[in-house]
Amino acid sequence: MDELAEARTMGSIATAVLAAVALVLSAGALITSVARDSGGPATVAPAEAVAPTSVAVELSEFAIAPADITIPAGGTLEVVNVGNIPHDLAVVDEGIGTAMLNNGESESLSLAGLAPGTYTVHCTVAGHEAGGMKATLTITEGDAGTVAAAPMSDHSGHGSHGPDTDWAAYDQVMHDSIAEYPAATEGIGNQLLEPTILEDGTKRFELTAQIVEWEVEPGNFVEAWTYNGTVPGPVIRADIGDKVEVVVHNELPLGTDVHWHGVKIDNEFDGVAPLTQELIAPNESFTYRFTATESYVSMYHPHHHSQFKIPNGMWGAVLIGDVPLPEAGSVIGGRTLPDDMTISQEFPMVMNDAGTIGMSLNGKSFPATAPIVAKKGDNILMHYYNEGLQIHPMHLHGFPQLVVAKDGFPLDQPYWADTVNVAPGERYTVMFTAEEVGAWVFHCHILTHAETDDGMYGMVTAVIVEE
Ligand SMILES: [Cu+2]
Repeated sequence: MDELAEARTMGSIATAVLAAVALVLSAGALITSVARDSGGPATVAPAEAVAPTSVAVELSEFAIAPADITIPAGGTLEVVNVGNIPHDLAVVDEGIGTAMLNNGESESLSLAGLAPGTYTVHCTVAGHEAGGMKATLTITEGDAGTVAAAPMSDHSGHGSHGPDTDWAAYDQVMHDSIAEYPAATEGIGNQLLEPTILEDGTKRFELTAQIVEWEVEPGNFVEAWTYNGTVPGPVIRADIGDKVEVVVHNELPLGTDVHWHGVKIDNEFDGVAPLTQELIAPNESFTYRFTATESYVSMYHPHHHSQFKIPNGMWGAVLIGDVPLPEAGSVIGGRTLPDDMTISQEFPMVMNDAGTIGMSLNGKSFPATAPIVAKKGDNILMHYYNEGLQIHPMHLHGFPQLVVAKDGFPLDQPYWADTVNVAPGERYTVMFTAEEVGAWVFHCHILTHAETDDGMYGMVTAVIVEE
């Protein structure tokens, strides 16, 4: 019991992280050396110094990229909406434009019929042009058909492919993106938050809501909205029966609150300002209190303007007690559980897909996602959290996941899955045994959340199992 409890403390996460860091070096070297020996294409032919026949255009809140689009007469715009709300792209006064595109949707917009000259393009949704969704379109003389290679589109995941596509470049970018994994970045989330123990035994935790620069992927620093400066925020861990107090300091430029999603709590601490409490004004603090009555796999995040604060990084895990596991050696769905169900590592796996953080696992985008490093036979307990705006079917290669709890509630009938679909707000707790040595990829199976025409990115990592 003590040994199990000990193994399941979040302290073991720190150990796992250290092991992962060590592995970053060896696995990185391994993957790189394999890649370098593979005799892949030597170089990608440089782009010709002429305007391409098609140009990738990204719509987001609230920008059109690039802001200056240059294309020969007869060319095509490959328009993709990488934002969170619908946008379109229209050429002002010309009656040419795309349909309204939802997040992730794309459309090829033919500019045939537009004479060489300078035009303005914009999003027609009211207020979006004023917000910044306006760009200059320059159409140059020239026969679009003479340019050799169609360009790679940017993060659309499904650019237009045709007889002029440079397929070797597609091979090369995927090769290069995977060779970078696992890449080191600054900052690591999910650190165990140490409480102060008050005289009556209450565990007091301190959270500071603050904006920091966060390295989502190598070299890409974004403005992250955080608790204590990390994405995910620190893990609040306590035992069943503990009295818990969380002091929240607000260093944001606007008011905030903290909702304890999945924690049984008095209404006055539910964190929905101004309904259940006054907004915590900038530079002010508020203390939340609850007594942990049962095991929770819960999370904390703002309720006030959660629509941008959470995508931008404000979330963290609350783990109370231990999720009960099925009995060692029992048979579930024809598969026998290990005789030793000791959990060697336990951690949250938080998914996000929007805001400044974007497609990510635990606040990082591939190749900066942390590998899960295990010894053959290890049992690993993972808590999926979806803090994003979309569903994410999380697929683990190599060995099945035993789903043991939904939103922290233990299942009477745990079940096996190789893909676990997690909707926004949901948590699933899964146990898997690292049965086979290897580098087993682990990713969201909405394919454009994992790969684009520029290679692997976003919601991908790997379970690396050693002998
Ligand atoms: Cu996904």
